[in-house]
Amino acid sequence: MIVKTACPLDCWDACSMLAEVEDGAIRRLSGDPNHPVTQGFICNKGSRLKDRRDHPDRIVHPLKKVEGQWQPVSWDEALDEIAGLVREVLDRHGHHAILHAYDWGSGTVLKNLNQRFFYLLGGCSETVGSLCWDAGIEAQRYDFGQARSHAPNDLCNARGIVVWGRNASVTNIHLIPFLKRALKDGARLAVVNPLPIELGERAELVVAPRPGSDALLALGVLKLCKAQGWVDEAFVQQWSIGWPELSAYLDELSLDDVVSGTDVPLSQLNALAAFYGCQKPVSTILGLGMQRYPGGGNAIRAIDALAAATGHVGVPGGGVQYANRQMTEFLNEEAIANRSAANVRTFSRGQQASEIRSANPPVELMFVTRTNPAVQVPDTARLVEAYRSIRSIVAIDQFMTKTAELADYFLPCTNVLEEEDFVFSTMWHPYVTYIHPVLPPRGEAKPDWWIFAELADRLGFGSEMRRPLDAWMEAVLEPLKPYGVTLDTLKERGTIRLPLPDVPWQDRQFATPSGKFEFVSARAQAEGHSAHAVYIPPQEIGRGRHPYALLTIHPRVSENSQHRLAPNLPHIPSLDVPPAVAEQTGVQHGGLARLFNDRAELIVRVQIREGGHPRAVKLESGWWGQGITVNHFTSVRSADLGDQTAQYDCAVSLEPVVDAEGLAR
Ligand SMILES: Nc1nc2c(c(=O)[nH]1)N[C@H]1C(S)=C(S)[C@@H](COP(=O)(O)OP(=O)(O)OC[C@H]3O[C@@H](n4cnc5c(=O)[nH]c(N)nc54)[C@H](O)[C@@H]3O)O[C@H]1N2
Ligand SMILES: Nc1nc2c(c(=O)[nH]1)N[C@H]1C(S)=C(S)[C@@H](COP(=O)(O)OP(=O)(O)OC[C@H]3O[C@@H](n4cnc5c(=O)[nH]c(N)nc54)[C@H](O)[C@@H]3O)O[C@H]1N2
Ligand code: SF4
Ligand SMILES: [Mo]
Repeated sequence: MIVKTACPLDCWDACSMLAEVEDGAIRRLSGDPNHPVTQGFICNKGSRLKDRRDHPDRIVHPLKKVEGQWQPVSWDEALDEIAGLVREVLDRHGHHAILHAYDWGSGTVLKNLNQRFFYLLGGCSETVGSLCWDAGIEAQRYDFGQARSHAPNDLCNARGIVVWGRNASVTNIHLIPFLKRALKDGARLAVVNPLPIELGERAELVVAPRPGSDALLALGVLKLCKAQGWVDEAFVQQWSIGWPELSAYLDELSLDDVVSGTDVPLSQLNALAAFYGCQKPVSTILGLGMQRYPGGGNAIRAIDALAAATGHVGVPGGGVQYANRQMTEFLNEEAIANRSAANVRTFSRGQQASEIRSANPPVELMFVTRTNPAVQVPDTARLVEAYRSIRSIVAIDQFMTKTAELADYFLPCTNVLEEEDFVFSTMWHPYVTYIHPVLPPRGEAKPDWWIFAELADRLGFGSEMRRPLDAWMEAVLEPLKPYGVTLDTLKERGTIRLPLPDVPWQDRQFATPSGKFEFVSARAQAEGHSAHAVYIPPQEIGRGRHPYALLTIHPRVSENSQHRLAPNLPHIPSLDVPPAVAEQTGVQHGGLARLFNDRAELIVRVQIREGGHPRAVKLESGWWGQGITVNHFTSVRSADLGDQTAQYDCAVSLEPVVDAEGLAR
């Protein structure tokens, strides 16, 4: 039997998957050949959802910590006790003393019922802001009015493609077939990234700027375009505001400063300017890494300005693809989350450690769902300290994560292969896929919605949490009714396309206050930012006594920390270093080295790579071992726009580990 399901991981691709079931077990999990983006293949994180379901370390019975030790407990006992705790905290300290810490570890629609539970308490404290993408989302809100992406197949209309800070062969593998097709049809490729990426091999131009300097790079390139007369005057005159102000700012910018501040030679700046200025259309494909810096939002604004001024916005084959927020017009998640009615106190996901420590009323009870902050949040040591100050913690997860280890109750939730739901991507393409349950839950694992409905029963509002799953899903799909799409259509077809245009802004009706593309944004200014894109340098990289930039980028074989099952973690992780760093420090390929800064130290295995920026070293995130996580190195620092962490602004030192004879090992 073949059952159609979908991948719930926080990823650009939102794949449709087929599960082959035989004798009550999944024989194979594969990509759906009929899905326009999945096209018959999935990545190893997707196929390993099956391993995660069946893994012997998965916890499938509720647990309670008694005198520091986990003990089995029945669902009834655990839920009665937790409901009792909720009632007691509500009575004594009010709803703000209950914190719901959540993120997008599973991005399916029914997970909104988790939030609904807390809002129905009258309110709660919850984590907001982003470890992920918020500075860029805000940047595009200022410039375009909303972050929108072109349909994947529109890439075939591009003459030039710039992959700017996206590690697509690792993080967004279904982009690659579209890209290859475009290149085969004659499109040219440029890559901008301080680390070498696979796509660099296909590119005719590879630029490796100093980490955190993209705003300066894009503004410098735009200055060169202007000097060459490559600005699209018709677009600028008719469809934008603020070009004269930005243009005057570019006049003041010194090219020497651009070269010395980005470490990109003038010849490459000119080549990138010609790439944007001498061909049309150019599609710019942005990643999220470059906005995890103090000037990250402005970096996205500067690239938006470069692409818009050179005439690549609102045209087939153009665009600045960062995310796709337009789908929220067609999928009403608020209909089931019901946040607006609730009195919510917010803690920033990045700043939560200090906010929890100084909260009034203090946090007495915390629920953790769909996140593993003790690995993924910057400055982990401080975060763990803050969590330890909370009286009771309830973790809902599938594995005993670093965060769950801090909890008092562990409630085991289902894996997607045991759930009914649907999923869509807010990052890229316009397809929605239905998730049919493939197998029954293992052991006593339960869906998140069941856990919260049971708690609500005990607290007297069960009827508000208990509706047929179809009713919840229909409520989310309601805005699609005028387009003839209902839950039945979705179930029947398996995958539907949202009615989004292939080419955003082709009608030139921007969603900004002026209705135009805004090189200068009064909204940005009113919200305390520069009206136009400016360069804000990193605060840690290039300053102080640690000479190298540590980029803790997303891991190849894991979704954040999710596939890092403890027994499979390498005790000694690999650190990627350029030859210049090896020369300066004496570390050797394959040898051990000590990586350190003022917050952490770690023994790493050195791998010398070719290419990239000469001071950028790479360690994959999602890792823990030797008593720490990658985020013990990073600091709590904010990006310029939105509520976004700047964890890539991280400076480190490196030295070889030597044996008794003083030889490098
Ligand atoms: N395999 C895998 N895929 C994933 C994930 C995963 O964990 N593993 N996670 C998913 C999630 S949650 C997300 S948010 C996305 C992220 O997807 P991406 O944005 O592609 O990945 P990141 O690892 O965040 O960083 C992207 C790239 O930014 C580059 N970079 C870092 N600093 C700079 C800079 O200053 N300038 C420029 N130009 N580039 C810079 C890095 O070298 C890296 O190649 O991937 C999703 N897909
Ligand atoms: N240094 C550094 N730090 C980073 C990043 C980086 O690049 N470098 N990237 C940042 C980014 S982009 C992101 S998105 C965040 C991700 O941060 P998190 O979302 O905290 O990361 P995950 O490791 O995906 O953790 C998700 C957890 O949810 C659990 N889970 C999965 N499905 C379900 C479910 O259905 N219900 C419940 N209750 N739990 C479930 C998983 O088992 C896992 O423990 O990390 C950020 N942190
Ligand atoms: S992680 Fe992304 S690419 Fe991999 S199967 Fe899931 S949606 Fe597809
Ligand atoms: Mo993310």
